[in-house]
Amino acid sequence: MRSGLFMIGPRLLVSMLLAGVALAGCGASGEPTTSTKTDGEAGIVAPQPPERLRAQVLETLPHDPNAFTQGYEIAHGVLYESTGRVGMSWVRAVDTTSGKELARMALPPPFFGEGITVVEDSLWQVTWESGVAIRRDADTLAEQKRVEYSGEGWGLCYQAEQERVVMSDGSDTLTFRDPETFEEIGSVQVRSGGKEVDQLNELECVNGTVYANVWQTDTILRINVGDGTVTGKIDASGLLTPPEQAKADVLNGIAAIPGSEYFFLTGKLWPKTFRVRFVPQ
Ligand SMILES: [Ca+2]
Repeated sequence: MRSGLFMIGPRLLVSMLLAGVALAGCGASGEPTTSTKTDGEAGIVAPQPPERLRAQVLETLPHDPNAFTQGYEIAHGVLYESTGRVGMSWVRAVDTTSGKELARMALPPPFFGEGITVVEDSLWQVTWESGVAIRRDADTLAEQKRVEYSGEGWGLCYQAEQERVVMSDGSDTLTFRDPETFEEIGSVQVRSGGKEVDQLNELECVNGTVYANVWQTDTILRINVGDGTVTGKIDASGLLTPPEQAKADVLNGIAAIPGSEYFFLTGKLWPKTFRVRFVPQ
């Protein structure tokens, strides 16, 4: 899967994505499992440990090694990516059929770009410490409006059925936000085996499940956001070779490929994107 990597161009991205579409209907994995069990005698509900999974690599593709990736998502046949660092932040939209860059917008100082998510025909982008969320036109990425929020902004994803945006801020809490106004409408604390799990970063919403990578680790959590329970712990270590890892930063990009069980995984300054599925260890 890794041979000829640096010769792979947009065409392969396209063919790979088409393959993902062709395989639609394989059935999405990742539905939340029962998170608690009851001790028959005492009637005590004990937390159940999460299922152990790993990221199985199916295909390796190139990724911009200068992209300090903060948000990664596919919507309406477009791969959206956002990056961070002051003066180097941008948002980009690439057509998954043609591989062509459709739009790209810089996020000027003083902002440090963070997560993005598409809500119908617009896209929300948050900033790290500025407390400002920017709504953009999903086609042109042109700014439509700005709103303020309290605290830090890390990751974003959108639950269409629940009509809410999910946001991380580096803590153990995921905040739910109104997709139109971005106002907070709820939150949930994330727990794994009864213990809090913080440093939640880039997010991906897949139906009722939220995936979150844990900052500075190769771990991705599968979370039932109904009660905050971690139902799966995914080991995504070893994707980059040691020399590649030495030049790169941490894993930070999860994009579900719609209609399939596959995901793209990448990271900050990673030279590669991986098409994976999550399988039992
Ligand atoms: Ca994502």
